[in-house]
Amino acid sequence: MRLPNWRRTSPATSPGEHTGFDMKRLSNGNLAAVTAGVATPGYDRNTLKPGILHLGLGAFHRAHQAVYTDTAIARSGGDWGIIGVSMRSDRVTQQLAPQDGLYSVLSENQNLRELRVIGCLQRVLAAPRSPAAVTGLLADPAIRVVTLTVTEKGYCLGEDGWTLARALPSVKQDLADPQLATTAIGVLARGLAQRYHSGGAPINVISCDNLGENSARLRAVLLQYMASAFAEAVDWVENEVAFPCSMVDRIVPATTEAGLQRQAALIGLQDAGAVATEPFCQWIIEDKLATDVPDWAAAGAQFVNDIRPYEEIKLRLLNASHSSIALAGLLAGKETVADVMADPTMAGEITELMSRELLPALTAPEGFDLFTYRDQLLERFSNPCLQHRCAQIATDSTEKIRQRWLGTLMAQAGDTLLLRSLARWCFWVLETDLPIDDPRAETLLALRAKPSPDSERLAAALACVGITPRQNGLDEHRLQCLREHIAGLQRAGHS
Ligand code: CS2
Repeated sequence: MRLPNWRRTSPATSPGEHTGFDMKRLSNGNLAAVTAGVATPGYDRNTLKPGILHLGLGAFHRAHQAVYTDTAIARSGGDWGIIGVSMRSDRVTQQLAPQDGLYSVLSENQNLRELRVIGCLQRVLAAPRSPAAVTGLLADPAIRVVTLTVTEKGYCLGEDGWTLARALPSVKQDLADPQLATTAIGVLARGLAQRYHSGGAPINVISCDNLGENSARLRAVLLQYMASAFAEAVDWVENEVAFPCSMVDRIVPATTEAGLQRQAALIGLQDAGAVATEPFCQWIIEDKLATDVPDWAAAGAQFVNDIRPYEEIKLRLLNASHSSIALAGLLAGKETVADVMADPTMAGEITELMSRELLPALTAPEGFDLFTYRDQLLERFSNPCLQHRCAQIATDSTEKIRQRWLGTLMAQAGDTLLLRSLARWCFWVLETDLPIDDPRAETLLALRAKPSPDSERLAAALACVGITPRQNGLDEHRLQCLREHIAGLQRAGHS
């Protein structure tokens, strides 16, 4: 099999692949026309009924939870249709509605290539356009599972990570008129309140975002929000709604135009909802469910009593090094994670960071080998088939650093490679003119422009990632090391 060349503008082809743009579009009617060898749903789509509502219908959900559900139905039966809700634009609706919810997933590395069409996404809605429909579905007893991928900032968490950020304009606005709420928290609260009023059928709410104790945090902020907006339903949510935490893992870069063209060539049909990912896939779910769920275990998901060690390993090893790679790459002008890993010096630093700092700070659950996991990660990061842009991972860094680095950073003393990563973040936001895509961008850009003394700017930037002298400040020696790293970057002429 030829390796893809992603820099082409026309689709890369290999023998048997289609080319050209006169191709039909993927849909129920055209499903039979997919290229031979592309797997199609192993069940009758017509028998599916809506059972899962997903909030945040991005590429990650399509390449992860939907794939597990699709496999579960094919292997164990069940009629679990997914209704996908995009929280902001209706771009995804435009991509998927004309395709009857069908889309293809390409999973690929140097040795493997698998293509399949996923069939369990039944319907797609855009929350801003169809608020009543979303509320109605959340209240519908047939919906027994709500999953969420709304990114870290979607949880509207305050500085302590467990309290509703009431000062956020979006939260203020939602609380002022909960019937018009648009945040994931507000939309979920409104739907659950209606469910309570319609008889309170049991339901599971499962966060699939990269946050430690993700669904427990969600439960905490949701209850605080509901105490202000729908107080009558608080007891019911507290006692009857299940919030199993979950650890999700699969690298799913944002789809590019070139990726879409290439995937169309591979499946023989245009597919505006196509996603490309890696073969690796993992889902660990806390075993505390309120209802039946798809047989995700048959698709490889694991149910455990204590999920915290798994979350911690994933966040503090995979995601922590991912953020370090992204920031180093961003400053070095590398486009993707694989580009960073192809640079021996940079890959060496990442390997050392993982081996000497991140890994020793973790406790593995029984039977889990951290060294094997590290080696797998190094291989996954080096996958040249994934166009995972450093800039994509660097997005929302102020939210990510809290989850990924702080635990390890605060357990360290003296100068470390993780401190050097932190210096790269500080340097990027304060000293360069590279764009910042972050919920705290306004504060950071103001700091960047401010002619205030360096130590004050640095302290204010550190506060944005949750490092404050009062809570968990760096001691004077470490601050000095941080400043020296930043000065080193300045001398090296990154800007
Ligand atoms: C990445 C994650 O974008 C990011 O911040 O670190 O999306 C990462 O690819 C996934 O968590 C892998 O499971």
